[in-house]
Amino acid sequence: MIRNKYVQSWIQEMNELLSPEDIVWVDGSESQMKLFKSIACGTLELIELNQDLMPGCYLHRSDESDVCRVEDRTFICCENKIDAGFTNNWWEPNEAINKLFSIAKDSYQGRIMYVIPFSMANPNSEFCKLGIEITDSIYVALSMVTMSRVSKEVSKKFSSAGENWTKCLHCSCNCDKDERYICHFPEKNMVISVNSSYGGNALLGKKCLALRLASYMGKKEGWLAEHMLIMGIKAPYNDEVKYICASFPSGCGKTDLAMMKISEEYEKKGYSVECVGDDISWLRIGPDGRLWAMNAEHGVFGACAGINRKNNPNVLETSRKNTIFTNVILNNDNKTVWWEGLDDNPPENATDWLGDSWDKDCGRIGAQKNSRFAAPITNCPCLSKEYDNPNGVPISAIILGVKRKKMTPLVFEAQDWNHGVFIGSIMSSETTVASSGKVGVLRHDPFGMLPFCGYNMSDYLQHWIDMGAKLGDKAPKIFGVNWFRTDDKEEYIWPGFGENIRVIDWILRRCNGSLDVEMSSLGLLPKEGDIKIDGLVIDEKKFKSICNLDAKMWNDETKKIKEFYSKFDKPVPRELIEILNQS
Ligand code: SAT
Ligand code: MN
Repeated sequence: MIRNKYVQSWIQEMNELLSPEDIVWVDGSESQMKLFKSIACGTLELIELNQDLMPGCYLHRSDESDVCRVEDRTFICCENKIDAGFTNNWWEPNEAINKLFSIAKDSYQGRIMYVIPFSMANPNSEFCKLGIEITDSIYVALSMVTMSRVSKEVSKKFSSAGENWTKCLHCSCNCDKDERYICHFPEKNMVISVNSSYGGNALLGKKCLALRLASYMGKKEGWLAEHMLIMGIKAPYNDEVKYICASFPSGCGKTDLAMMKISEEYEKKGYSVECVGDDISWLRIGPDGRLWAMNAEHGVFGACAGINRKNNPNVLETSRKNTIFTNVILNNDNKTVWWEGLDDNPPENATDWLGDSWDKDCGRIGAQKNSRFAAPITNCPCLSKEYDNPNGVPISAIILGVKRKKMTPLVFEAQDWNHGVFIGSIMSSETTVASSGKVGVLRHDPFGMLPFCGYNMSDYLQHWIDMGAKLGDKAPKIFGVNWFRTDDKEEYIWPGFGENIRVIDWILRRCNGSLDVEMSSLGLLPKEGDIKIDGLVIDEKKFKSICNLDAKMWNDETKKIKEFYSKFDKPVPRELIEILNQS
């Protein structure tokens, strides 16, 4: 129970609307979580995995229709349509609430209403934003405890919070995809999500609060909420760990990069990598005038597909205890989990994500393509000791990454902050399984925030420019990367994963001002030989091609950028138009 009259009155209002059988306040304590897990196993919402091999691990299977984010059913419900902007679906707030309440009405009948007071970011920091999620899904309640900060200490924070917290209502309903809505009310500091229990649609602290609403708050309060990982890198030529943020659209390997395992050779040379966050960064200008970042979350909601011991052992290790897997294959013999690409030993006696019996020759894939795991970030073997520092970590460089077969070079550097904002604004990346719709389609996705910016995209780009003006010469350098260029056989040219340290090494050296560059229309490119490829099996000619910008492709690209800019419903900041005209 929380001593806050605004909390009490909202809970009462929701109690009347939803008609639950009972109300349970969630404090995230070990005993409560143990009880929830045993209840969830009783109702088959969770399947207990092998507790010797994978202690505290469980499997969940979702509704067949409910496996990813649904951008076409996600709305920004602000008073004026223009404030949502052309990149968002807009819904008039009162109309939306009427519809959503009619769906939610009495939908908790015979069910428990879980009330989860949570904090995004360290509750004892300036970054902290409080929220309360109400849900009727025990799976969502358990996942929220993993992904955000839920504790008795956090609950206590509400007594002095007044109305300064986000209302988050989640209703499982009957998972009807035609009545599925994920709605954000920036002016009311509220989220309502109905008919989906998938991560990004239902763990409302994550994309809904920490990105869509927080981006709006950040614009008003002078900070940034970004779809970015945070990592620290120790290099032999730097005395201290340097921290960088990197944005990529969903499903492009942020978790892999944040936790990358570098080769022994690089370890011996004196490099090491540590993870601060893998998905959402909140960035503020610190008292020293530099940009400081904090991970808004406290868990990892990672994609399972493609994780294995060779490419991303730290990610795999993160999922070996106290983890809830969703939509992977169950090995019935030893009660462990499996997915395509994990290893060469698919289980013989297995059940697929839909609950049907499965074997490797049955002609179907067994793990849903966007199967996920939710694990405490404290599981990460390379977790930075600064991960929870209330000040955040100081950022030396910002990386803007895309997934593109052609055009975008492996790495390039912005000429200055505004040019970096330009590079962010023109990011164009192939769609992935993280959201519904066709996969592999190139679309503009500024700063990897297309589905997550909770306000007008022109205002967002202007806010980035304004932040740069405030940072002045303390602004971090901005870089672009693309690990995903392919050759004629559609095979990736760059090995990626742990070898990305070679590119980050170049970035850090550039931050130290120690290397020269080549000019190009898109930005500053590495000089030949400055990205080390010794010891890699890579065709030198192909490598050269991914390090360069093809003039004709860039020319075609500028036409697409102009077309994209012309779709903006408020003027694109003039600084960016000027850069485009010079490109
Ligand atoms: O939105 S999720 O958190 O489910 C994952 C993603 O799409 O980034
Ligand atoms: Mn994400």
